[in-house]
Amino acid sequence: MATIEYVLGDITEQEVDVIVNAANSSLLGGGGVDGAIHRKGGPEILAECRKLRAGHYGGGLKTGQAVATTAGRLRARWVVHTVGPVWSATEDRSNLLADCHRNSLRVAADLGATTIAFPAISTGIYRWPVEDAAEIAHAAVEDAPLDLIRFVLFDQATYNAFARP
Ligand code: AR6
Repeated sequence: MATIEYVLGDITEQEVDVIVNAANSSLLGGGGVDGAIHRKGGPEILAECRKLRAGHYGGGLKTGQAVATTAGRLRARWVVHTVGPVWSATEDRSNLLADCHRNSLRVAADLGATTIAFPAISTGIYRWPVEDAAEIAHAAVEDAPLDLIRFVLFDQATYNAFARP
């Protein structure tokens, strides 16, 4: 079973095999953690994303799916991009948020990764309530076939929600 860790910090600094990016379906960058990963990882990541868009992902990456690229200049070996659902008060999209975690883990395991870092997917620009997102994330990473799963939380409130016993 994987060890689960919580860190208050910046995911772009993590030395793990895979860093998960809370991307959007265009795969061409954005704000939040996506912007930080592309800025720090350099243009190689975007170049691979453009290739994905020119090939199998011509229509973009669907919500809940995950795909890998190089991590460029980051310490990680790969970035796994996934698209979280936008929060909805009227529609239950929890399964899609769980899919982001499960599919990212599957892509990571297929690459041969044993360590992975997740941000709090969908809890920023996509407005998912953080306590609920933390519960969904935890349930989805249980029984993952990796050695280490690290949640990297960018602010104290998000850290508290994820690290709560
Ligand atoms: N390290 C760790 N966590 C971070 C970092 C960082 N460097 N920067 C921000 N966060 P968000 P979303 C936290 O908005 O809600 C982008 O434009 C942030 O505080 O990055 O899934 C994409 O292109 C929050 O807790 O992702 C999409 O269009 C968490 O990461 C859209 O935003 C997620 O916030 C995706 O929105």
